Amino acid sequence: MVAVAGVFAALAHSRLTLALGAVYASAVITLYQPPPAWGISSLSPFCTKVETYLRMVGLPFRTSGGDPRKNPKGKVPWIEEDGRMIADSSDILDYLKARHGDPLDADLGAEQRALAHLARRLVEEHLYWVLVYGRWAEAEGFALTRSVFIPLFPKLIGGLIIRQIRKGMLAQVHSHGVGRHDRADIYRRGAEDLAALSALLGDRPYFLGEQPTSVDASIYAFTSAVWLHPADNPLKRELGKTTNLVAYTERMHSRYFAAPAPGT
Ligand SMILES: N[C@@H](CCC(=O)N[C@@H](CS)C(=O)NCC(=O)O)C(=O)O
Repeated sequence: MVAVAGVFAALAHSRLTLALGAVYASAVITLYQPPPAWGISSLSPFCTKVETYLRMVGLPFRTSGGDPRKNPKGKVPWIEEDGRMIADSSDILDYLKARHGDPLDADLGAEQRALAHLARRLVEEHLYWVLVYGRWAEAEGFALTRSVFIPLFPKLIGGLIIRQIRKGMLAQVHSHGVGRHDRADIYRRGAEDLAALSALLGDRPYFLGEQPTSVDASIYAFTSAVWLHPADNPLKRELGKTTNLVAYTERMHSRYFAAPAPGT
């Protein structure tokens, strides 16, 4: 079986982003990730999380494709700065905070940090797998995924590679456990996650209050992956019912992704 991660080897693309209007002679951080699709900054929500964070704090960066088998975690995203490689979206954010300061979360109290932790785990360790199911198992979702991946591979073998990747992704969904339920149950579980997020968000503009914090990078990454994705599935319909989560997703999107960043 072709290793699932191997797909990203073919994802050669790059762009230079000078975030929030700052002018820098050169970008020092490189974010390695699969390409954008459907108005979402990357096919991978974990990569969108890192890019959103970089935009939120105004750090300059460039993006590039690359082979994740060459980084220690074997997954996307990873970043490089000054010759140092850091993989895993949460480790990347921890590194960026330690290296460049923590303007978003510095004033948070213990309870807010705990709430942020729970919400992050919810979207990254559970909702993610419902999303993977929609994109790789379902016919409509897979057709869309395929249409983004197919141009990245040589014509003759592209279809075969994508079928192998699909097999690998479905095996991961099954191993996680979500994939062992039937379709209705999988989407019901995803809807429960969205309902919990919606209840916690309430009428606040950002997850923890009036100002955005780093947990918004995670939550936005996953709600936008559902909301901006063109497939019509029960998860997206459920998100559509939670008026506050839709408004939140659009608020984050227009604040940080409204215009293509200079150089992209
Ligand atoms: N815990 C990791 C998860 C990253 C992750 O699952 N990335 C997926 C893409 S969304 C990946 O690289 N999958 C390829 C594979 O599992 O081989 C993080 O936060 O960065």
